[in-house]
Amino acid sequence: MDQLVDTGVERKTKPSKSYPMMGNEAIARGVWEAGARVCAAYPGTPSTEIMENLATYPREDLVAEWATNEKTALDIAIGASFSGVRAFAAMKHVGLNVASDSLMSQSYIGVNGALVLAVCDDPGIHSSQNEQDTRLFAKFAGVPILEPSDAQEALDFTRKAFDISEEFDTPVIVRSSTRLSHTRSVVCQGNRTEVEAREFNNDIAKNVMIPAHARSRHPKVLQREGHVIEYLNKSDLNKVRKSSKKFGVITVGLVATYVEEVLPDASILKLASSFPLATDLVADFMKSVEQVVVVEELEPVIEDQLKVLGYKIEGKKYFSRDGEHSPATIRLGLEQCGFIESSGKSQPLSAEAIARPPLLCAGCPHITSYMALNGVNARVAGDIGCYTLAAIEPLHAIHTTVAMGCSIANAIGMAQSGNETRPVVATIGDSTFLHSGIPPLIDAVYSNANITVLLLDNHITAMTGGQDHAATGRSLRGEDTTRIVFADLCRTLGVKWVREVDSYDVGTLFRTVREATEYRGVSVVISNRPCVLDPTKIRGEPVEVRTEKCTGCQSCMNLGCPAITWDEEMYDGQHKVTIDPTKCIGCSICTQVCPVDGIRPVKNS
Ligand SMILES: Cc1ncc(C[n+]2csc(CCOP(=O)(O)OP(=O)(O)O)c2C)c(N)n1
Repeated sequence: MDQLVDTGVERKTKPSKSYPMMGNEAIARGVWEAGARVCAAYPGTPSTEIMENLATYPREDLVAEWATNEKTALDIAIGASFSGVRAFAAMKHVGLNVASDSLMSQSYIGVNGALVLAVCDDPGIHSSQNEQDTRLFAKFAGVPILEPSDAQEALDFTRKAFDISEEFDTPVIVRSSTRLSHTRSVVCQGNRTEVEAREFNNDIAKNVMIPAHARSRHPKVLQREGHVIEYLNKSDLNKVRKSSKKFGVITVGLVATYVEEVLPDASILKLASSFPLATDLVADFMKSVEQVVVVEELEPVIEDQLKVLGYKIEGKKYFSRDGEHSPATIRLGLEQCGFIESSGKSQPLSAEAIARPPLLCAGCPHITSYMALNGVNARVAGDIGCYTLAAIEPLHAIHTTVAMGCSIANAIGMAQSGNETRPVVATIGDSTFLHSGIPPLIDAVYSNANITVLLLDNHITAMTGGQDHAATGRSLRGEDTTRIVFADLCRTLGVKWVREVDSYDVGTLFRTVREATEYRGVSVVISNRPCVLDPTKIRGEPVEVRTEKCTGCQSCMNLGCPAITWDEEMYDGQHKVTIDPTKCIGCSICTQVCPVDGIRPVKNS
């Protein structure tokens, strides 16, 4: 098989050692090798490990920190770039929505020290609220986007992104996706290049985006696009193989590896970037084959640009616009467009995994909060975090969830609609509250909205794997730092009714939630109980069912605790409950909700 070959003449970084690395580790390595000095991120699957890996590099080399949200992370990186050092921010695709306001204007400003963003998409929506394609954002903002296809390219492209940023005075996005971020492959590593900091560039017309300045910067953004295209036309980040003159594939990023797997000898142009396009390379490739199909994941970004340029190509007619691709979907598409004959291999695997609906953990401190809300028949605006699982069986206690930080403002709108007869409650996790819950709480106070905010403080960002934040008192590098105290913060923002309660104390929690929802105005209940998994796995004395007392009423099963199930055995013709002692963490919630005292610690039996 002929290898895909570089299209350019650039000299490669001399590799030193090779290791198997996850895509996210390789991106972090690329950032470190490029000599970046300031790096910030807000966690979000599948991007989280980038910053976690950056924090393993020496602090003398770089600052690596969690920011309160993605816009703050990007703004920190932008500040460092203004001050002349190489800077980096990482986020998941929806994080770029939050950071986009800064990106759109920073595109006009450009950079002093290099400014690189890694943005990780989630085709297939494994762990996100939507499936948006970051490449459209790059085009919208007019910034180049590089798309590695494996871990080696993740390192090389990231490293190169810093050079491109400085050479063309532009922020650069490196796009990854779940499969690339979380897949390991062998990577040749290089060494760190120490890059001398540049002087602050005191050019007001460039740095301060008032209308008069922005007007003169916009044409520069458009000119820059042409310069980057010239660069990409010569860059060895692209790969090409010309074999068959009949059919050819233009592809990009991770899906290129699927195309290679299905069509190991085909004519392929693997672009390094969907925006801007290496137009000369495309023209040359188009001349060399009769029929071309574009294979890209999610939106027809390359396809649409090529159609505007007048090329007769197809793409999304054969390859779905939604969901994740795989070698099987690529094969099917290539069969449908007549590039290969049907082999039957494109049939999906018949062995379907058994559906296992997601569950809150045994002992999750969020469970009782939602039971209490059901107890007052609340209209609940939810938010994004582990607790979103309370929307489904058996808790069924959240009625809306849009995007991070929406719950409080959604609740304000619900209350203001005049159309709600139930008490209106917003539920929001600690990390999400810091991310984007504070401004809407100010709004609630300002408009004296009649809502309750249930702040679910489990002392960690649990959903994304347990990252610290400003209210945990620990930094990403594990150092002690100033801790935000939620009750103080809420009072300072003007909330007059604030209570803190341990969510394992079921009676007090229920009473407090009832009182809060009866209060006229803004009330805040802080449910204060650490996550059972983070920072250390909590394990207390397990509990068991006293079969002789259990009536099978299922009050405990309504918790949705994975340790509690129906007993297979029948007792006097009746099913009873059983508790798996290996899953039980001894939180004691079920002992409190059992109406017949039918559950007790194992040690008491
Ligand atoms: C804009 C955006 N950024 C990041 C994420 C990833 N994410 C999902 S939930 C979450 C935070 C969850 O932490 P918290 O609010 O404390 O709730 P917990 O999971 O601990 O219950 C994050 C960072 C996202 N979905 N959207």
